[in-house]
Amino acid sequence: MNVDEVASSIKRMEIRGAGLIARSAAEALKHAAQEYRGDDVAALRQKLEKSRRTLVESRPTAISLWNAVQATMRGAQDAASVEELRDIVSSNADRFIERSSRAVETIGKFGAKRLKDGMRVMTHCNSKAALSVIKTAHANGLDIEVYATESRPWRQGLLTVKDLSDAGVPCTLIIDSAMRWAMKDVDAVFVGADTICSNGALINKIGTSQMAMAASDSRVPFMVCAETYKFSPRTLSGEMVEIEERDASEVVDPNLLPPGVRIRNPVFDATPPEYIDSLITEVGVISPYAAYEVIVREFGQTSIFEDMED
Ligand code: RUB
Repeated sequence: MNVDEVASSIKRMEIRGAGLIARSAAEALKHAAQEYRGDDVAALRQKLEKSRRTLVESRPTAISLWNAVQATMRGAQDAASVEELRDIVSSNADRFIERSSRAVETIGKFGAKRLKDGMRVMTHCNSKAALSVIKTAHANGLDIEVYATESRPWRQGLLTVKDLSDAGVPCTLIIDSAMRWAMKDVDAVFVGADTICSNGALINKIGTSQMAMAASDSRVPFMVCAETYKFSPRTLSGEMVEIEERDASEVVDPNLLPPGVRIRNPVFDATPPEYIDSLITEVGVISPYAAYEVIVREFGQTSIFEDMED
């Protein structure tokens, strides 16, 4: 798929989930570099810069998308020829995709150690990283079952129960507003992340913060599965994360409502760090309060502020 196709698939949520969005964006930039047939390095650089912006603008909330395009374009400004630029972008994209896929596997292995035989887990939306934990625990022979929320309005919970059932994990679908009712029967919560802020707050699918509060109320550990490219260097320089609001028609057909009634459709929310027991990353299981160290370690203090021109 070319850049415009990937960007519109991301907008339409045919490509969704922060990890997959990031990998698809890296792949799209590689495609843009490889399809260029001219011999003008400045023209290719310009084309890639335009592609980078198109991709970044396709969905606003997941920092994984921005981190993926930054990683793919790293060093591009130093290339002296079209071949060199193409090689830099292609090998950066391959490295990002490989690293990102391996991170999901590692998170699965680390997170599975937090589960024991007979446990019941709750999850929200559809996170590859959170499902990696559950499926790894199941593959290790643990007898676990899952409560998955429907996740209105897009109902990503249906994808979750399909994926888990295919893997042989027993699961139960509940509506979002049953999450507190069900929490009394749950031993641990595992969710994914779109963005981890420098103060340790989690940005994830709308309803995640309610689940965290319900878990805290019932003394159920609330675990967040987040690859390091979900951590936001932009928040370290003071930026707030933009919470995407999607079209009202995703919630209900507006024609069914009395005139004048408005609909709002925010699709992510923020969970404060005090509700999070652990962040499960590919570099270890850490406290949300260690987010600052992860950001500096992964992105470097200098590059954080150099990359801020967008
Ligand atoms: C998906 C969502 C997921 C995170 C993490 O929202 O909130 O929990 O993106 O997913 P949407 P993953 O469906 O609106 O993209 O672990 O797969 O990266």
